Amino acid sequence: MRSILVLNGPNLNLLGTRQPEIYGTTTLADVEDMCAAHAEKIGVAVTCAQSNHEGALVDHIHAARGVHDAIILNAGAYTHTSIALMDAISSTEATVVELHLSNIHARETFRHTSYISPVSVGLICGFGANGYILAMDAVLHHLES
Ligand code: CA2
Repeated sequence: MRSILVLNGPNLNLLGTRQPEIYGTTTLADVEDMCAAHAEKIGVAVTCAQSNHEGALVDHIHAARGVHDAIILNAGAYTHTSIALMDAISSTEATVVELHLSNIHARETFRHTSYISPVSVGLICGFGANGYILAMDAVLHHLES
């Protein structure tokens, strides 16, 4: 059975509690429940993790080695700053999909730069919490093809 790690970065633990006009009203616990339900439906294993700390996210990516086939990564603001995350992704065997709830390209210019995109198989953004489901389907299709 394929295994997917859904990894969320800084401030995403606040999901559903503030700025609903940008990030929606779905909480991180709701997102994780949605991923678990969808994983059962499509026949994959899913593990969810979140950290506000850059190094901890790097550790999660390293620990995926030999455990997870794919990582769905919403690196939050580290997307726009983190060479450390880019290097960790470059060194992993797992297939990485970059994910954002909001359409980062329709927002401030500083959000248009991503250190994650060049080392990811693809990017899903702008579809809110449903993006996690789209990413699971997309990465499974990618792994199987
Ligand atoms: O759209 C996304 O998913 C982002 O990765 C979210 C990040 C932002 O820095 C990226 O540019 C785009 C911010 C996450 C903050 O999440 C919050 C959620 C609810 C309330 C407050 C913050």
